[in-house]
Amino acid sequence: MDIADFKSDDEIAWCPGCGDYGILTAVKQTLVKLGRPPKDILLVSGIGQAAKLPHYVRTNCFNGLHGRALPAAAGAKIANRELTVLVTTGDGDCYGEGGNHFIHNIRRNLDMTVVVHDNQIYGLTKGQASPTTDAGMVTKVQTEGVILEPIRPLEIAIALGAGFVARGYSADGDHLSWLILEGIRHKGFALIDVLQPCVSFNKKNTYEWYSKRVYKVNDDSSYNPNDRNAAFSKAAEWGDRIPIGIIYRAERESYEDKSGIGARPPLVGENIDDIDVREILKEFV
Ligand SMILES: Cc1ncc(C[n+]2csc(CCOP(=O)(O)OP(=O)(O)O)c2C)c(N)n1
Ligand code: SF4
Ligand SMILES: [Mg+2]
Repeated sequence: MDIADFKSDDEIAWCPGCGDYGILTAVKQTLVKLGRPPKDILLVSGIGQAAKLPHYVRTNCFNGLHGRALPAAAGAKIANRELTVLVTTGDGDCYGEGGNHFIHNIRRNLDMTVVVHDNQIYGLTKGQASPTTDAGMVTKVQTEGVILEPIRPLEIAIALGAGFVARGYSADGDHLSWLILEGIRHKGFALIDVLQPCVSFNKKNTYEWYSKRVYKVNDDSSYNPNDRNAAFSKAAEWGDRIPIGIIYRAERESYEDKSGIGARPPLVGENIDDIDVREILKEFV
């Protein structure tokens, strides 16, 4: 596989300098390393700037409703578990509107990888606070500054039993691509929250702001991502220093194994030659 195999003809509609470009390149590089043809990959998204990413990669794509990427991805994975399912979603899409699906799909633990473009803002709708916006930040809607504390997606994911919890940075493409590949190789729900500068609407969490703070947690050989308590502390770190890398990793029984569907042929493989739905449909006429 070559990066050209994943080139889409769609025109990219992101602002020049947006962190989403770095994520797009990292996703394509990961797919090249994975070595599976485009027909075996499904990119799923909801609505937002982040959710446009599947349009820019030549694979299967499902672009659903705001906040509803995860149930669509879950359905597709259950129907055809041979697919590599990658969800690209925003902080609003995944942790706000789709927060309920985030919680229950971590519990479900289907084998899928979720890449959250976390720009700490609603980008597409022009700059309202999202669930991860830092407290105090002034926006056109939160004119006195955000009064709520941000939610902590990595801590939530660890608490809910996710087996792969990571943070990347869109400006470090090689590192991000490594994280996405590790997430895909993990058997179960993998979360990769990506620090992604929005150059148009988030004037606080800029490239300069993130670059001064991020450090790679896995460079420190004394850090053990299998240690849940250590992972909680690491996930809570947010301030002058922000850890990126694999924060937590553990083996978990996947939904496919727990439910037994993994032992049966996938739904898409069922022989339907003898089924004529016309008789059934007559009931609804
Ligand atoms: C049900 C529903 N609620 C609200 C909206 C409006 N809406 C579209 S995108 C969006 C927020 C996008 O923010 P995020 O998910 O962080 O993505 P970004 O654009 O920042 O990448 C909102 C509120 C919608 N389309 N549908
Ligand atoms: S508004 Fe922000 S997130 Fe959206 S394309 Fe522009 S820079 Fe990127
Ligand atoms: Mg956002």
